[in-house]
Amino acid sequence: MTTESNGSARVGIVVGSRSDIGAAERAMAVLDELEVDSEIRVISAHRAPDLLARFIAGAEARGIRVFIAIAGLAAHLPGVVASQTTRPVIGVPMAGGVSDGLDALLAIVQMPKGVPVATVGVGNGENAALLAAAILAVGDSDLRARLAARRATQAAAIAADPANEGL
Ligand code: AIR
Repeated sequence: MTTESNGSARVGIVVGSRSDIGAAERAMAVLDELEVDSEIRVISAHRAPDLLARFIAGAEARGIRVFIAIAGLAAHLPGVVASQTTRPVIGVPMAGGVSDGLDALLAIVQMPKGVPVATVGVGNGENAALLAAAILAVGDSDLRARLAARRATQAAAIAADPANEGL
C-alpha cells in the first residue's frame, strides 16, 4: 500500500497493482489542477481483501466522498469497493489483458443490478477525475466554477487551432 496524498483527500484513488499507477497519477494530476485533494492506494481486491475493507471503512471517516478504482484483467476491484460503500465509485478499466482491456472494461461496466459502478474508458484516469470532480461540484460552487473554466480553456484551445481559422 502506498500513501501518496496531496492533502486532506476528498477523492480516494485505489489501484489493483503498482502496474496501474500511471492512470492513478493522471487522475491525481487533474484533481490537483481543480484543487481537489486526493490520495492513491495500491490494494488488490483478491490478494488483500482485509486491507481493502479497512481502507474503505477508514476512508469514509477521513472525508473521502468519491472513490476511483482502477484495475485490469478480471477487474473486480471497483465492484468490491462499491459493495462496501454507498459513496459513488468510478471504475477505470486498464489495458494489458484481452483485446487491450476489453476484459476489464466488461468486468467493470457489467455490474449486475443493485450496486452500480460508473465506468470510464480504458486507461482514462483523466475522465475519472473529471467525473469525480463533477460529482463533488454538485455541492461546491467554487469547484463548479473551476470545472467550467477548465472546459472554457479546452474549447478556446480548439478554437485557436490554425485549422479552425475564420470560424
Ligand atoms: N489486478 C490485481 N489484482 C486484482 C486485479 N484485477 C489487476 C491489476 C493489474 C493486473 O491485474 O489491476 O491491472 C496485473 O497486476 P499484477 O500485480 O499482477 O501486475
